[in-house]
Amino acid sequence: TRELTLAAVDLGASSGRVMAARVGPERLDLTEVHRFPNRPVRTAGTLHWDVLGLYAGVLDGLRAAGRETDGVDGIGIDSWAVDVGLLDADGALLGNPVHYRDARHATAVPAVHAAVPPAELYRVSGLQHLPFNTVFQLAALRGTARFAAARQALLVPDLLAYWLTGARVAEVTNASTTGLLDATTRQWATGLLDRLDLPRDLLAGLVQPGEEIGRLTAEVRGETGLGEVPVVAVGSHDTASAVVGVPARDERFAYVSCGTWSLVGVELEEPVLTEASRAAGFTNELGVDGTVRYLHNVMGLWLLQESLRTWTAAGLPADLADLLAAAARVPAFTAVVDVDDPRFLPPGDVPARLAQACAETGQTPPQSQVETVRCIVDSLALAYRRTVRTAVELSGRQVDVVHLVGGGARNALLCQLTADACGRPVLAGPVEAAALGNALVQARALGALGGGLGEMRRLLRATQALVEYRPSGSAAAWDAAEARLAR
Ligand code: ADP
Ligand code: LRH
Repeated sequence: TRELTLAAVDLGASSGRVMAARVGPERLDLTEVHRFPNRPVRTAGTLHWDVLGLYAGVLDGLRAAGRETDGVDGIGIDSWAVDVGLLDADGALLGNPVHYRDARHATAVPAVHAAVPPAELYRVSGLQHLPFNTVFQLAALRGTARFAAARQALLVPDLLAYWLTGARVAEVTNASTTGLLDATTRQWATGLLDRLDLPRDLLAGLVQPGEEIGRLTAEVRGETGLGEVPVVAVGSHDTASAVVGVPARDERFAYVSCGTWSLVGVELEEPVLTEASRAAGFTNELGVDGTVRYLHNVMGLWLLQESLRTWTAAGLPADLADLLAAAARVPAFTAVVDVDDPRFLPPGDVPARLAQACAETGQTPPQSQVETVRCIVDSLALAYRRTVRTAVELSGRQVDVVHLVGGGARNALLCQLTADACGRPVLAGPVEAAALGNALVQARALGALGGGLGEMRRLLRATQALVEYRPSGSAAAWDAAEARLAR
């Protein structure tokens, strides 16, 4: 084994970054070489991703990685899930991928459920019902000129890998977020595709994390100054890479992958496809090395991001660090909301929606920006509490510690409240868990590491700074807060 330099491209809903990782059996250093904002764009009533802008950011990042290191040995890409780019018969992109927060996807839910009832969809795909799962997006596109011209649908990381290498694949962890992958056989659910009248060859052939997708094309070599570097499939779903990047000691852990979304759950060997699991909104996404990410999507830091955006647009001060510091000093539980309420999904005035939700549950709405921030953080911790408890109940997996990774690990108030709410220690960090998980899977594929997830996590514990938050306060206060939310 030898040390390698890997470029990890990690595209989150709020920003994209390219990190250069130096990895060997006893080494894991991560350097950010490029970061760029990810700003959705609305045109003619549809919310899109600016995918060419993101690709330009990836090329800039790869060029920077080449410049700032002694040479790049591999490239891996992960991004948010579910969204696809459609390619025509010539392989050209048919319009910008539609954003999962676009309202149109949900219009196809009744038609899909009429063709395949929700309970059956769950038994096959094991996926939490979210109105933007790819299956609904594709169904909503049926009948459009674009869909008629489409020959292939590539998930976002697969689309970027296609532009880098010319190879079209479907990496399996992200494929598991489409609603069209069979959670038991781990193959495309051709039966579902047939019944939903979706062409079987719309989806590309599956690859596993660790497989080489292809080498940089001459065009990309010219753009970036890199050589014939392999693009390696990683957990291309950002949450799959983030779970690899959880520095757990053994299997008795829960995780909160805490960015725009908070993905809260446990790691299992087999899916849980029961009706109780469906009713609780738990998903069985696939992880690296054949694991199952048994989790629930909690609305996440989106609530803070979108509140800040609303305040900025109104000319109000909106510095996150200042607001969080002030929120730590106001009383807890003045008002709490169910953050999973679908009203919070679309972009818009989140503070007004929070106030409305408080009023509907007989609580006095937050009276200031600081109280609004406190309401969000209390409510998130409350949701993590419920979700960890339900994950334990439904999976039977015991949990001694909650690992909180992603940008939220920088939010000390949220980390402490999560420890208090869950009645368990929280180990916060790494912030860049997804990029680390991405780099670790590449490193193993290219021979710099041996072993399984346990070995990767040992290396994470040995090299990454973590902060521990001990649980404090009483469970009764959290029980009382929870009781206020009629569910
Ligand atoms: P994504 O990958 O979904 O784009 P990230 O994991 O990058 O999200 O997390 C972004 C979030 O992290 C921000 O919305 C913010 O709430 C939080 N965050 C980032 N930096 C800080 C900070 N210094 N203090 C508190 N929270 C922070
Ligand atoms: C987080 C994430 C999450 C998905 C959502 C669409 O970035 O990938 O796991 O559910 O985006």
